This record gives sequence, structure tokens and C-alpha cells, in this order.
Amino acid sequence: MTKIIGNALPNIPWQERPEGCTDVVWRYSNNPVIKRNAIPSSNSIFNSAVVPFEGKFAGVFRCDSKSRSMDIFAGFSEDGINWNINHEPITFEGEDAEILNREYRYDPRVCFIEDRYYITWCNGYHGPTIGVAYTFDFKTFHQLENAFLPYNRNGVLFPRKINGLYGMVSRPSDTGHTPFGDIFYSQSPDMEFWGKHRHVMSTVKGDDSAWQSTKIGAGPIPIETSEGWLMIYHGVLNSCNGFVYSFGAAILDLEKPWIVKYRTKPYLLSPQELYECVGDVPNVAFPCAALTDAETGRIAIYYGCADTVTGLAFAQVDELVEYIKNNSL
Ligand code: BMA
Repeated sequence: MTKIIGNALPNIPWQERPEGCTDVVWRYSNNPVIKRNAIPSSNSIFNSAVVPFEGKFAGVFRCDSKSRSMDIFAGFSEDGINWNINHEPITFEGEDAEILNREYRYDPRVCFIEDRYYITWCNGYHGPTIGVAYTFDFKTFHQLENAFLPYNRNGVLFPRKINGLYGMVSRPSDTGHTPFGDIFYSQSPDMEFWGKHRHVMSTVKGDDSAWQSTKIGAGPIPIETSEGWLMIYHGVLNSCNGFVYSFGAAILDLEKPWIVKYRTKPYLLSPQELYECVGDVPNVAFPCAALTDAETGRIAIYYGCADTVTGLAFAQVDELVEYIKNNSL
């Protein structure tokens, strides 16, 4: 039986798999949990990240405004389902005005490492790259150097040092709606200088696993388990109506996370419900966070739906890992 290596989270949001459902990942019946207009200025709230915080929950949310600018906002919740999102975006402190200058910010991830919460996001700096900051309290945020040169997206930290170095996966890309993209692993002694880059995995060519044939990108912070790092990631198919974003999962080696042990051939969840198929960008299921309870093996996945609202889905770690192994490419 696969175990999550981590903390218990007795108040994890949870709903049992619905009767008659055979899927390994199932949706919350009251989706979406965050509506597009949850704050007065927002056009849409999606691709957002949540963590346990002081016995409750906190998060960083992508709220696109009604002028269609993209920024990230802190928010808080008693139960992980009902959220109070600040009406003003996060302002960052830091050493260098050049780096603090805001072009745009989107698709945040939040990762607790050692004593603080690190935030990574897609940060505009002459094109998209990976911004990095930390906070202790979700009130004051300290911005560090951008991790990489442009162009890059989907920078996702690992929750502990591996072989003495911080680890991050990312997806080198281009300035636009990138028609390619593989996942790479990078390492850092100090969260500012990143190197020792390793290729993790590529798209799948042909129609063997078409949902991940155009580009792939890491989603939530990888979950440490007794079988390896459980990495939930999105994959993109290019249809005659444009990109379709689904998600699957891989198991990576614990000490060498660039080694892929298993990787799902079928998707785990694809856009099928109305709120995933209809919105500003139709047919997008884009996971950015997962809560876990090491005691029960429960996983709650937060994902952006149609670039408009935020949904919640659930899985049980032992079932999920078993499924990944039995349905691996
Ligand atoms: C990607 C990012 C995501 C978005 C997706 C689908 O390139 O911009 O934020 O969810 O496209 O539009």
C-alpha cells in the first residue's frame, strides 16, 4: 500500500467517490468552488494554489481583472472550499527594483519548504519566466530573482531539498501559446541560482497518448510517497478547435526526480463538465495545487476550469499510484 510521506491533515476537504463512478479521480459535486467574480475586480479566478496554514488554509490565486490583466492575490479559508480572496493583488518586497517591476503574473504554485511558503509563478520579464518569492504569513511577500531566463512556464518546486539542493521542474517555452514543451528538472543551493538541468519527460508523439501530444507541464507540488514523487501534470492535445488541457500523473524517482518510473497513458481527468468546457478558454482542466492527508491517503486537487473558475477533485493515494502503475506508458 502506497503511503504519503508527510503530515496528517484531518480537515482536508473531502467527498467520497460518487456511487457508480469508477474513475480514479472524481470531482467535487459542488464545483466550481471559486466563481469567476469572487472578488469585485475579477473577470476569472483559476489556476490557483492552496496550502494548509495555521490549522486552516491559505492560498495564492490567479485573478484576471475586468481589464484582462493577470495578477496573483492572497486568500484564506476555514475549510478549503469557501475562500476569502483579498481584493488587492500581492505586492512584493525585495532587493532589486528591476525584478520587482510587474509586467504580469499568473499560474501561481505554493510550496512549504523548511520554515516558509515559497511561491512560484509565471512572471513577465521581457516574456514569461518563473518568478520566485517567499512568505511566512501571506501578508508580507519577499521576491527573489527569477529562476530562469525567459521563456519558461509551470515552475514547480519540490517540498524538500534533494541531495542537498532545492529542486524545481519547469517547462521551457516561447512568448506565445507555445505549441511544444517538455518538463525539465533544475537544482539550486540558494533558491536564486538554478542549474544542473536534467530532462524529465517529453510529450508523447503519435496517437498513443494523444492528450499529452502537444505539450506537458507540472501542476501541483509533487507529493512524496513510498513509491516515489507523485507528480500530477497537465497535457495538451491540439484539436481542430484548439488546445485541450487534461491532466495525468507520473511517479518520479525519489533521489533522482528526473527519472520517470511510471506515467499515465490515459488522462486522469479531462474537460467534460460544462464549467470545464465553457468559459474564456474552453476545454481546460489545469491543476496547480493538491492538499494531502498522510493519515488517510486522501488527496484534494485544485484545478483551473476553462480559464474561468476553480474546481476541486479527489483521489486516494494507494488507488492512484496503483492506477498509474497499471496504466503506464
Ligand atoms: C497556458 C497558460 C494557462 C492557461 C492555458 C490555457 O498557456 O496561459 O494559464 O490555463 O494556457 O489557456
